[in-house]
Amino acid sequence: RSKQGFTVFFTGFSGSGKSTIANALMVKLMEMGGRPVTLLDGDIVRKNLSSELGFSKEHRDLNIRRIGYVASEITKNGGIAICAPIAPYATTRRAVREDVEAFGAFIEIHVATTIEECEKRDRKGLYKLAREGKIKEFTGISDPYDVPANPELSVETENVEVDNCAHQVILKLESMGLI
Ligand code: GGZ
Repeated sequence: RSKQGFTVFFTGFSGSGKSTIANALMVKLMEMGGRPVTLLDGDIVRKNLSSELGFSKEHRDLNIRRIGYVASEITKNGGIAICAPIAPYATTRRAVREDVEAFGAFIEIHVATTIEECEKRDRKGLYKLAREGKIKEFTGISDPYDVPANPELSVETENVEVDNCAHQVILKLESMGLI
């Protein structure tokens, strides 16, 4: 019997390392072969599925529910979905979990790199713009982020290499009997 599908759902601040870890994880899972792997990265989804949306609570929720719907379809068909949006609202993450768990496992991973570290890095210069008020409703600066209370795993990229973080996810998936 082939194994069930599942969704790995990363959540964390802009610049926390979600995309980088998600990409490293995708490579590792693809190398293992077997099930198809689909990456639903924050900016790719925003470009292709949610281009009309902004960053109000309503729009963020709609964005996350769309990601959850696609992930649940992939999971239903026995694939692996990797999602990497900020997903700041706990209730919305919970709703996506329920959508996915109707068909397979949902693994929530908090990329817990601190806001101080993300702002210090400021790789895209967005935190500076947020501080200047040029970007409104910026998560962690002028918009909320609900810290996950019970994620399957928490990782951070301040003291730990990306590849190590991706490896921790692999170990978690193995311990859950998913790979
Ligand atoms: C947060 C914003 C904002 C605001 C633009 N708040 O580093 P990035 O650039 O690539 O990641 C951020 C991305 C967040 O989109 P998500 O779809 O992941 O957000 S959510 O899950 O809340 O729907 C950042 C950029 O978009 N960005 N404005 N105001 N991030």
